[in-house]
This record gives sequence, structure tokens and C-alpha cells, in this order.
Amino acid sequence: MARCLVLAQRGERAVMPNPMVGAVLVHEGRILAEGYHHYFGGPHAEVDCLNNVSPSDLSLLPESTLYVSLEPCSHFGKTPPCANLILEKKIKHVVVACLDANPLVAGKGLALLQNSGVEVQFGVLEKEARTLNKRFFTNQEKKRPYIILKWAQSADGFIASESKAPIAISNEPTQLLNHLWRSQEAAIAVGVNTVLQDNPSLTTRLVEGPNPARVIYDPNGSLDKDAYCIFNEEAVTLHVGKAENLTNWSEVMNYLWQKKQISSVIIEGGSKTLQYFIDNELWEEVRMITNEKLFLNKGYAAPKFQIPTESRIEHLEECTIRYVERFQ
Ligand code: AOF
Ligand code: ZN
Repeated sequence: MARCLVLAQRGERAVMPNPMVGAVLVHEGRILAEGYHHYFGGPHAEVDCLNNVSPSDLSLLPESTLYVSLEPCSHFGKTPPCANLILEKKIKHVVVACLDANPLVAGKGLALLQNSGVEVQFGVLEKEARTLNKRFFTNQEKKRPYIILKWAQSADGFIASESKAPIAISNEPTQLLNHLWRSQEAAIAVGVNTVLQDNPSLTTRLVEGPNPARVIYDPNGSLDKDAYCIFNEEAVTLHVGKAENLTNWSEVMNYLWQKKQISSVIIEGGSKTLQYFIDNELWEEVRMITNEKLFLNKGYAAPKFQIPTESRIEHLEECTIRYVERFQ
């Protein structure tokens, strides 16, 4: 199963917003074939794995065990159901890490296999398999994107100085990391005030990688499109608010998943926006950067957030990064 999880990760990015899934077929301790879900809309891991069995091994299928990191599907989607394929191939032992949270499947795949006489072992590396697909499970279970709150603050708790001139709070290594984080998520979102004050472009520039879609929540539609970097051609921009009938950030999040299939979002500010997410318990991760050497004395206060004592800390020169994760 650990090997399934490694294989699954090869589909990272390309399968979004589908889950990453890996499969391994074993006969008496020998791996007959491996497979994974390569890209969105493509064959599922089980299909890929079974396609890779060499013709001389095909007769071994009824005595082999199929390991798969997600419950085999039971629905006709872009591809036919994997559970049916397993039955057709007369595989009698299947080991599964976790249930599929997609309501079209959710337990039906396992039930179909069990009711057809397949011996199913379930729950092997379940937590690891769910964590691997934390974005997918959040989408399916909460009907919204996986949400990461990110900000950088001075040692004395400010995210910006009072003056209009923007000042850098994070150092070079944390800026690089920030761009890496952008490249890993489907979207990045800010409130309209952040656009008005900072005119950010919110693209991936310091590392190689895709640009996330840029989301601006502008409840009053007050932003002049020609005046800001965020509307340039470098990445997709979603300027949402009144026209979509979105009256708060929670509705924006539902909209992003349900109407735009955006599976994950980094919230980059400002303070008022971040505070809304914190106060409404609307997040899976917080990544808080503190420049321990920088004191601003006054300015825009950072969001109020109680860091749990057991949170992970990383030190990058004068900056520390605190990670809080609560996906289960
Ligand atoms: C599996 N094996 O490798 C994956 C599964 O649109 P489709 O047909 O590709 O179906 C996508 C759904 O299938 C996805 O939401 C999830 O429920 C399941 N993904 N299932 O048996 C796989 N990737
Ligand atoms: Zn499938």
C-alpha cells in the first residue's frame, strides 16, 4: 500500500480535481504490475495496473491480490466502473486504503465487491491515503475548496506599515517558499482592499510552476479593471461579488468549488479577510510567517489567531514559519 501511495503521487497536478490513486497487483510476494491515475479524465489506477500485466501472467489473476489506495469506483463516469473490471478479471482479493468520498461511489464500490464474493481488506494506511488526497476529500465532504490561510507578520504583530509604500516582511527564502506554495494550489484569493492597497500580481515567479487562478472578492464591484496587475494576462482571474450574488467569503468558497471546480485556495489577505476565515473556522491549514527581527511599532495588525502549542515550526534565517494542519 505504501508503494500505491508513491505511485499515486506521480499524478499530482495532472489529475486535479480528481484524487491521486495508485494500484499494485501482487502474486505470492511478486509484483505483477503497478499503475496509477495519470491525468484527469484518463484511465483509473486499477485499469492502468491491469493493463500493465504481462500476457504470461494473466492466468495468475484469480490467485493475486490487488492493492489500491482508494475504494474502486462503482459509477460510470468518464470511464467504466473499476469494481466491475475487478470482477471481470476474477480477482478475489482486494486491499483498499480508504473509502471514496464521492457520493456516486462512497461505499458502493466496496459493497459491490464484497457482495460478489471478493475478499476485501479495508483501512490499510487509511490516514496516509486520506492525507495524500486532503484536497479531494475536503471538496467531496465539505463541498468547497481546501483552504490554506497564509500571512507574514512582523515580530510585533503587524502585516503592513501604515504608509502606502509596501514593505517586505518575509525574507528571500520565505518568499521563494511562498511562490512554491502558490504553484501547488488551484487558486489564490484576496479581498478587494488588498488589490487597492498593494496592487499585487499573485503569480508564481520565483520558482518554476503553474500560476494559480486569482480570485478577488469585491462585494460592491468597486474595482476598476484596467488599473490593477491582477487583471493582466499572466493568469486566469475571477473577479466575483455582486453579479454572482455572493454576500460573504463562505459563499465565495462554495461557489469556487461548486461552479468552478477549484479544489484548493490560498487566502493571502488582508487581515480582515483572514480574520473572517479564522472566526468562521473556515480553513484546513494556517501557514504563518513571522520575521523575528522586524519591529514596525504600528501599522495594520495581523489577524488574531491562537497558534496551538503543538504546531510545527520551521526556521529560515530571521523568519519562522508556523504550520497548523487540521485535516482529518
Ligand atoms: C478509482 N480509481 O484511480 C480514481 C478514482 O470522471 P471519472 O470517471 O474519472 O471519475 C472520477 C471519480 O472517480 C473521482 O471523483 C473519484 O470518485 C473516483 N476516482 N476511482 O476507482 C482511480 N482516480
Ligand atoms: Zn475507477
